[in-house]
Amino acid sequence: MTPAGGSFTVTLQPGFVYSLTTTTGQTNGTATSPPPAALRLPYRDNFESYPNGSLARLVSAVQGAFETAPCTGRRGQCLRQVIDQQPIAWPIGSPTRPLAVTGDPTWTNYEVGLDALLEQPDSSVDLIGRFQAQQQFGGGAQGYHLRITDAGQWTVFREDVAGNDTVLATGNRAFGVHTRHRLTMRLDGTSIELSMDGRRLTSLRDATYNSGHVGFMVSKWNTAQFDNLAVTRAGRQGTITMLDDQDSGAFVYTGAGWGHCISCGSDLFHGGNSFDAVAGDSVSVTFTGRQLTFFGVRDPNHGIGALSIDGGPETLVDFFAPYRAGTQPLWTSPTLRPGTHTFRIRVTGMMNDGSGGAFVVPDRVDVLP
Ligand SMILES: [Ca+2]
Ligand SMILES: [Ca+2]
Repeated sequence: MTPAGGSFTVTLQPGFVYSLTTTTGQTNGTATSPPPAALRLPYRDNFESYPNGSLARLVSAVQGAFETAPCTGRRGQCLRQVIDQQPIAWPIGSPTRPLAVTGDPTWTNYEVGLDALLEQPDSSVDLIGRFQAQQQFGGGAQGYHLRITDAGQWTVFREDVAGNDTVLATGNRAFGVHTRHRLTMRLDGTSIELSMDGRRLTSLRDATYNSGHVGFMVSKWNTAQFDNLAVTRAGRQGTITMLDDQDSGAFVYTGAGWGHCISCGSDLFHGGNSFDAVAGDSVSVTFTGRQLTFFGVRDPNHGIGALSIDGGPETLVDFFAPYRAGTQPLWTSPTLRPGTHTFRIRVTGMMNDGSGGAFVVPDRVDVLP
């Protein structure tokens, strides 16, 4: 524009931000991001490199607030959950306990160790392995939990994103308050070993979750201290490839009955899912790897799908549940010969007697190397 008589006029539209400048040559930046890569193991943080009252690099609070603070009873800094009262809910609140997560969603076999100290009676702390998803309003933190109370009652359970817990082991080991204990979870394939202060609590097997972040959690609304986080390799290494149902290069949908939703809930992988109730429609995923885990959505209106590999025998999988939950591992293939394979889901139109619909609803698949 050219000023006339020392002034100019410009019409501004609502809903936009304008910059007026006397310079020229402005353009968008040309920076390119590096390709995504998994966070390397080992990963350690002793929280000594931050000023007091800081956030820890790569540790994200999902609920509560985790800040560096002087450790009680020892030198140095700890990471402390500091919120000691129920926050004001916005917009409708979340039932989630104070929770922090770190690591990489593609981590598979690892051992995580963490010093934990409870500051109040009637409190508890969780160490979480293969953390996969958090339902903001449902409260579930999907993964394997070791929970121990100050009274010394420990429980190992797996939790789904809807907050359903399956107890895998329980026991008692003195814990107390203002006493530091080292909690360790070793995940290697289907093997899960839990230890406290270097002594084994239990070993068990579970094949539900193959990969995920590390997390730690505190009962509401208690303060607690953490230190010397260490995640090291355990067992076979390899990177899981996660494919989303919206990835049109991976998921090939056949039939007119398919619908897709791209922003349908925080419990869904990448926020969306696909759905179909028309018998005979199908979706296939061609992949290179030795095993595949299929994740679907459970719901009161979901039906039965027929899953197969390379045109082999079908396995019927029921997507029904009396609750709704995304990112649910519903089926894992047998171990396959190395090479390229095709996974297929056929919509059967069938449902169990308690279901209100026949929808088959894919969310994601994981390809194991
Ligand atoms: Ca420290
Ligand atoms: Ca999805």
